[in-house]
Amino acid sequence: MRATPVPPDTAIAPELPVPTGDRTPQPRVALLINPFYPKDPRASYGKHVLTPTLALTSIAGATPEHWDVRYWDENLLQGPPPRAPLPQVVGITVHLTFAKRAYELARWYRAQGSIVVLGGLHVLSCPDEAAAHADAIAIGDGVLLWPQILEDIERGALRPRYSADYARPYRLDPAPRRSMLPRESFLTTTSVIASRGCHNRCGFCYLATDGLHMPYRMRDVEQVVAEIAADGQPYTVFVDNNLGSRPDYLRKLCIALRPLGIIWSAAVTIDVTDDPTLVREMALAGCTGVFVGFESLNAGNLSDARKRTPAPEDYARRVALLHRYGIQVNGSFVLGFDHDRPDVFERTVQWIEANRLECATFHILTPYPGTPFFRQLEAEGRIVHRDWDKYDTAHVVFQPKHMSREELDRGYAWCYDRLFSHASIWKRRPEDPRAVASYLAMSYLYKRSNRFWHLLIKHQLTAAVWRPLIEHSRRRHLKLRTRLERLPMDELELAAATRASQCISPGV
Ligand code: B12
Ligand code: SF4
Repeated sequence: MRATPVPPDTAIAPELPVPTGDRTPQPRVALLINPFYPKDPRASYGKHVLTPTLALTSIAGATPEHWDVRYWDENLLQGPPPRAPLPQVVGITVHLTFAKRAYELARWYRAQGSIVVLGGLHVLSCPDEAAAHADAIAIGDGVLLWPQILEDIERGALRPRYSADYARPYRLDPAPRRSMLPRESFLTTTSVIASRGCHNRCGFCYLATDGLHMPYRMRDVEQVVAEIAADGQPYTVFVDNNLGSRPDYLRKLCIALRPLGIIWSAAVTIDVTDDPTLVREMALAGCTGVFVGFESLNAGNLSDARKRTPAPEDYARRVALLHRYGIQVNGSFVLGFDHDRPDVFERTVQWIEANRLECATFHILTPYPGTPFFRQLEAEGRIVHRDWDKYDTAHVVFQPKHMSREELDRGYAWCYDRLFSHASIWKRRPEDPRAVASYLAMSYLYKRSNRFWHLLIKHQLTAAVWRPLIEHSRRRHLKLRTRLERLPMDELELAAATRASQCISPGV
């Protein structure tokens, strides 16, 4: 079941040459690295180049002018990170799934004389573990800490540990520095964040990590819009945890986005559909797709996780509302909760097909270290190992309650195999026959073309091939908006008008 063949460079990190010790670190050159992680052969490779991580561009934006700051993303498959010039400082972002690789890179650069600074989510969850691999660690908001760290390096007074909270008004952050990105390597370089935190605090989410206090903060909508306009791309991806946490803010943002004429997608919780006028506002502002964390169709699982959400019985109606406004839905589902039994896989996929979700993302329930859920499973003796590489939501790392680990593993694989099968793609096609061709084209290109994606990524052709399609989607969406604007909020009329020209989101 697990034997899907993959190109080796998507599964194994590039080999690091033996350090020769013949180079001298270049003063005031800083290199920021996003380390390699193996790709799940069953999910789309396209999502990894949908948009760059904002962590490194944000830190780069806070770098003092007299520093030369560079960027390297190992997931762009261009080999190991550079050492000519050998940077004085290497900043690496660390998530638990690629912590091991981050530590390997840290060792390699330190052996050559560079100073290594580690930051990111995993450093916050496991600071002592990370500190053993770095000259300094940054716990919390890197935008505050990075300039301070560089200043201390210049003064020869680097400390081993720096901490900052997330209490400062978000609007004070400098704009991320996107100019350093290899623009040809991403579907869009406009990954943007408008808000931080979330109104929920689900027990399994990284936001529930001990020591992480991330009060809900929003940036000024004018600031967000200016940033998007400055990057000049047709498609924006909001990487907020939940852009819908504050409906009044989202509405303001939509009104400000409308004149830009771009299309965009974002993660929201399904309660964004509480108010149909807000959904309409999103469509008018260019929203073509939402990523919705449904997590589970079982209310018991949701209440165990302390997720405040509408009842699962009402999800279908809410999905239909988004569809009615031409907004595609990528549903995110977590498998292996305590109320899940071996029938969860088939029931979940059937629901997805019955409600014609354009895409879905499956995750094996994963206890992130430092969260209440991790502590609960640890107390119950259900954590199987602490090999963080496998904490990528594609591997079973705990003992499920009502099925074996193998059943969960097989069920997860089955869900993806079924979702990307010809039969399922066909079943989930839009109701309006006129929208079917573009839906099929996008589904096959985005979800069933990992070999093709590999070529695009390797040869840096992602933007060249994808942007004309994005531009086509954007133009279709502008026409939809013109029709929508003229229509009153009459349900039937609206349904007819929007379904006829449903736009395909470049990458929900
Ligand atoms: C965009 C995104 C992706 C993109 C990545 C695109 C890319 N090219 O990198 C894609 C879609 C590919 C993706 C994939 C996955 N993702 Co993701 N993703 C995100 C998302 C939405 C935004 C990341 C971001 O840009 N954040 C904004 C930046 C500014 O925040 P930050 O990273 O915390 O950085 C700050 C600090 O941590 C610190 N910092 C960070 N790095 C450094 C480095 C230095 C040197 C310093 C000084 C400071 C510092 O400073 C920054 C500014 O304050 C986050 C959720 C979120 N909103 O953060 C999830 C998130 C990171 N993803 C998550 C997960 C689980 C995954 C997947 C495993 C899911 C899956 N199975 O598909 C995969 C990863 C695959 C793998 N094997 O690792 C989890 C991680 C949980 C955890 N504990 O690690 C998150 C938090 C979502 C969630 N709510 O659960 N993801
Ligand atoms: S709603 Fe999503 S982002 Fe918010 S706490 Fe729950 S899982 Fe995390």
